Amino acid sequence: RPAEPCFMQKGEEKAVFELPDNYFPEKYKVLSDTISNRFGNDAGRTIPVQNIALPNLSLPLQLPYNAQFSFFVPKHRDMAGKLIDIFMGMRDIQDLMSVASYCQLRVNPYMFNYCLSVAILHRPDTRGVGIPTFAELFPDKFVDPKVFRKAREASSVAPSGARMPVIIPVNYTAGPNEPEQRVAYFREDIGVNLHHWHWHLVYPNKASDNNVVNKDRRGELFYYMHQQIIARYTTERFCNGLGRVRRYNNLREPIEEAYFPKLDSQVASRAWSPRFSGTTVRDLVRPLEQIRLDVSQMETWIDRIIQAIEKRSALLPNGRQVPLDEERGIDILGNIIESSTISPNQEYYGDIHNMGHIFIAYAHDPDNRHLEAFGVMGDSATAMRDPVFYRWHSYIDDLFVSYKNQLPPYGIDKLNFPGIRVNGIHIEGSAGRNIFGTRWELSTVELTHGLDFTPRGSVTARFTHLQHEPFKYIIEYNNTTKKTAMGTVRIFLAPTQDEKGQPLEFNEQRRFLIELDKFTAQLKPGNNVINRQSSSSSVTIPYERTFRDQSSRVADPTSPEAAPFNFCGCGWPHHMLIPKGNLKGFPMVLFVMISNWAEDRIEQDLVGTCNDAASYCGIRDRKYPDRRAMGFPFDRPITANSLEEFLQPNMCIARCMVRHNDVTIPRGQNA
Ligand code: CUO
Repeated sequence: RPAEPCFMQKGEEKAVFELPDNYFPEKYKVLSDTISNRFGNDAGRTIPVQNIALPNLSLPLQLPYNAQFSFFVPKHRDMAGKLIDIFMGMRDIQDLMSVASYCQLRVNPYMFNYCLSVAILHRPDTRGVGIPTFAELFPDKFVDPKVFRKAREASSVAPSGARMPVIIPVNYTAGPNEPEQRVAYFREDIGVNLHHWHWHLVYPNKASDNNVVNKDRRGELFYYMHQQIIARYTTERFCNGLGRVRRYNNLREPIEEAYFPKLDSQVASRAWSPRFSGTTVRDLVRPLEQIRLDVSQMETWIDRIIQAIEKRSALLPNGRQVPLDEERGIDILGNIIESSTISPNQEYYGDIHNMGHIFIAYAHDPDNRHLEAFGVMGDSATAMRDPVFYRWHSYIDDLFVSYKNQLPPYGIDKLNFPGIRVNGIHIEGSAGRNIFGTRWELSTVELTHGLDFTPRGSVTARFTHLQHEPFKYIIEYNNTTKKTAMGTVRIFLAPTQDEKGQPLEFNEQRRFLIELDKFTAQLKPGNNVINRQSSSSSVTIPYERTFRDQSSRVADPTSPEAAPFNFCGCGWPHHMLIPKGNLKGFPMVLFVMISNWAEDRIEQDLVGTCNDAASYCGIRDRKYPDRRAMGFPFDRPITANSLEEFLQPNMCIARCMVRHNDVTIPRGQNA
């Protein structure tokens, strides 16, 4: 009986699905015995799949099996939306397993993986089920294809267990003549790209089930998470002697930055297309993807959005207006700009952010005359590799900022916390007081799941990434109220100067404040100290979770303890918490504020949820756990001329620096 490897694992034991005969597509029938033998031998257990009446899959099946898939493409979004609906609509896990098994052999693998992962993340009955680690399943989206060739050699020559890891070289996409290469370690970081892919998985832009798309403050989080990426990237640029990100605000202008991805798609058997320097986007006529869109249409949408921002009010399809007020304005604008099915008027305001990705992704072949698929900007798993990603998102961020700049600055009543005084903040780590230490680290990932090697077994790849020394924050406060109070501690880090060493003006600097942590603290009366470890950050997830480290996998993935490892893949990778800095020490300023928890809190039960990376990802099935505007207190215009002048008694800063040590240390060995 034919069988198929499954998407769940019980510890290290492999399970195999036993499919009904009619689930096998015609072309596989002759191979079914071989498939059965091959995977069957490895299997620890078999799971029979029920033969159920299958739903209508005609729409998702319109995407060819070997094509690239992108939810930025409207047609693909429709197909994926339909498949998500099908997976969400299955009565129980048995039926889901049946339909997923049927689809796995027919539906485009990228779309299949995306839709099944979205369903697993959103169905109440799949809380204990793991989603496949994307980097393991599709390593071709993350690493140089040379690695696969070497991995295949390793897999066929050496027995499993005796295989040496394959090394992924550092800085392989361009040479030293390309200045942009200095920040390739950030753009091409596997963890950063996994975070971005995961974020868009948690926030899909199309599905009929309102709970999947219409999440609490989704539009605002789209703005904030991407704003933080720009803040982080700009800081990395300053550390490396590069200027600010130039916003891509004129679609008629050539894009100076080239990008040659050097990735191969295994599914599509093709290399990802490069973009040459000086390429200009052109009107799109792509019948295959059913895209026909002129650059001028984008400009019309952008003009209408700018108008809505200026009027602080957006047009609804029924002719009425919805105000973009202090309470909901940024969220509505986020939905309009992104855009998703909860955009209040997609007909009128269009699809600018997604289509910006698509215009750029097809810039090398806008009318399909060379039959080329999209470049890396077309896929959320690869988009952050390309320098133009940051240019496009800087422009998107500018639109949000132009809206925020119309709001009144926060008054002292919103900023201060009477009775609470912060007397000091500093950090301690192995690099010294108020010095963040960074270096390179050599780590290992599993490649086996996505690569069809015979004989099967573990093949690993080694890659180098940025890492910082662990540190802790020490915050001294005085609670003069004589009662225990509750506060929200908000910690940010910002550059103080640009790449030339020129001081940053406060109104610009506030756009580069990087959130490092946010947590609730009990404030005892009198003078006290808060100690907080860097590893507890509300922004990041640990390395093990980003990569689903095999060694840390819990024995039973359906147990409640397994939930964090399985679900909570969204979160900034912890190894990228602190910017690289430079050899002599890059000057930065650490900011802390303790705000009044009574005004911040959201009443909700967080038991059993993964809430440790909520700052950029929110919390599954819950509200965003902070009532203040995202980016508070720096999201509004500020009248103060400097950060010092901005400070209230409940805030404090410390001058610090980030010192980079240019050494590479294998993970697990102390510096
Ligand atoms: Cu995350 Cu443009 O939204 O990539």
